[in-house]
Amino acid sequence: MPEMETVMSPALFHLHTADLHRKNVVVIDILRATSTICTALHHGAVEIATTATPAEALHFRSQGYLCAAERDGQTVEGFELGNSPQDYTAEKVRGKGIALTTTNGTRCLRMARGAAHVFAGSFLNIDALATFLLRDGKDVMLFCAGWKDRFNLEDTLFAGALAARLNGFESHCDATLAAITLWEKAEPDPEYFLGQASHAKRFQTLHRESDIAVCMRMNNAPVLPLMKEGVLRCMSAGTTA
Ligand code: 3SL
Repeated sequence: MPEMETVMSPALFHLHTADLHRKNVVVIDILRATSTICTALHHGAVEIATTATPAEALHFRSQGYLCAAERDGQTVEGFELGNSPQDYTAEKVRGKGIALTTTNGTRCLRMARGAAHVFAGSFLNIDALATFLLRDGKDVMLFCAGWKDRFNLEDTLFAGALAARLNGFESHCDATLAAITLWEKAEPDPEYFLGQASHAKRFQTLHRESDIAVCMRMNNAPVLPLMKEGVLRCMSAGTTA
């Protein structure tokens, strides 16, 4: 029977790397990197190249990419895009390549290199992901990006929501049990629940509160963003790769 495990923070990732090549890893940064990635690909972006730094992202400009960079919740000066899913409209991104770097999310996507598959997960594509993971049947790691190596509520909540959908997967991991329990508590009104999160408070200061509701729209961008060699592209729903 396949197993699932939850990594609550990138600081714990090194404890979970045994047999990484046999695992499907779902990287989770609900507010907002993985929600933004799903939105951009759903709206027709061709690919999203992740970079470690804003300076690296800028190198892609000469190849016609849109350049996107976020640090501490804010768009980095000199970039046409930051990390709000609301900015990634079809008008802006259809047919384009995007180079993206964010504080936590893109870092974790790059850390998971070497896994069987690395996906960006969000509420926007939760059922598409669950369908693939159930059908593929490999062990699953739910990798929460957190905030600067700290635990956060929104990524854990999503890990619980996805784990609850993975019927038949075994878990010997207290983190998964805790995430599912959290999701069961929050499920009647997840948006209200997330209003208490530290990142939601950060958004109030940055006047980005409206992003929370956008990132909570279940199955609004039902794509499978698959990372290969640092670049995310849509995997078609029928592929087993
Ligand atoms: O840390 C990240 O990768 C971002 O998602 C953070 S923010 O939502 O843009 O503030």
